[in-house]
Amino acid sequence: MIKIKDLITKDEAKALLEKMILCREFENTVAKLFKEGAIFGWTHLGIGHEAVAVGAISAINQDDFIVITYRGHIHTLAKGSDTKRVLAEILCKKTGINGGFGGSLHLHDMTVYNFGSSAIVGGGAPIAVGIAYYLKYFDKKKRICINFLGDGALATGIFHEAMNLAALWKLPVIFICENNQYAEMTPIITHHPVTDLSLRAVPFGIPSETIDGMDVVEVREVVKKAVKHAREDKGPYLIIANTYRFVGHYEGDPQYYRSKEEIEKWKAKDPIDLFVNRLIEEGYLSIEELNKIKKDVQLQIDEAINFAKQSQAPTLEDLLNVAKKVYYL
Ligand SMILES: Cc1ncc(C[n+]2csc(CCOP(=O)(O)OP(=O)(O)O)c2C)c(N)n1
Ligand SMILES: [Mg+2]
Repeated sequence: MIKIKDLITKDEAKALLEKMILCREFENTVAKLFKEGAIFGWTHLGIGHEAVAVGAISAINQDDFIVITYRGHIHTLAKGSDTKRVLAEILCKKTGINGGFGGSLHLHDMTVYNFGSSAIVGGGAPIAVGIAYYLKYFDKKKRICINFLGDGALATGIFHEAMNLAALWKLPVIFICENNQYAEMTPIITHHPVTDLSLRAVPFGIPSETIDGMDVVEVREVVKKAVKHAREDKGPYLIIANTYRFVGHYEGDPQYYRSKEEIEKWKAKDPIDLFVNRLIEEGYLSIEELNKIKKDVQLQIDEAINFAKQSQAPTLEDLLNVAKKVYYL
């Protein structure tokens, strides 16, 4: 196995670890708040997916774009949105990144070039292609767009249409499939006739790779390669990151469709534990440094909880103001 030390600096490694721990603790907090009844509607957590979101986003620039899914809290944090305001949005508060009108499933933040999420499976792919078209033909600053999507989304027609145009016009878009082995309650073998999802790229002449989505450094390295390809005007890339969600499809999911043994088997590959162990083994992280990171994250989370809970809900007048802006009233 390649040493982490040979690929990234100690500071970079610590920053990746801190982001992953922040994502995990943030999602644990959302789960707790959901149980307390503080969250309206559905919420889908990314616990287990941290290495994909954090590793991939660490490989792009601040002004590159991302298009995410309803399981997008952790991508939103990884791209640099303010933790307090993301939590406030999930609680539908006026101080949230979208004024409290989006909630958990609809996070976007143009200040960090996060074009956002929706509940439509595969719906992000054509949006990402549209952004990439703009970046290639109008923006011309060699920026790129990443579209995160699930294994279920790879079976949709819209994804194939998006890949077709992206390949035809050689657009700077990278599709990163978080293959968590399930689409809602349906295991991959019952929704894909061919489970090697990287083959989906072949008819379009798009390069593709399957990677260990539990290894943050591997994700970062492969995404860097895809980014270079896209910036050099060579067109799109498909990355299949094998991962697993340790929690239900949505909070409250009774999870009748999978065994405890299966979950335990994947937990042995927990992306944060694996990264911590490797960093300690390589002498890149001490227990004191780990504890300091955990303490700093906890402070951030406590601050976010207080901020979100104390914030007000938007009013009807706020809603009318948004409508006026959107519909030019
Ligand atoms: C177009 C569309 N079809 C069906 C659904 C219902 N649905 C919601 S989540 C989901 C599963 C998607 O699975 P995947 O793409 O693997 O993402 P994951 O939830 O595993 O991250 C489905 C089918 C939907 N929201 N949109
Ligand atoms: Mg899935």
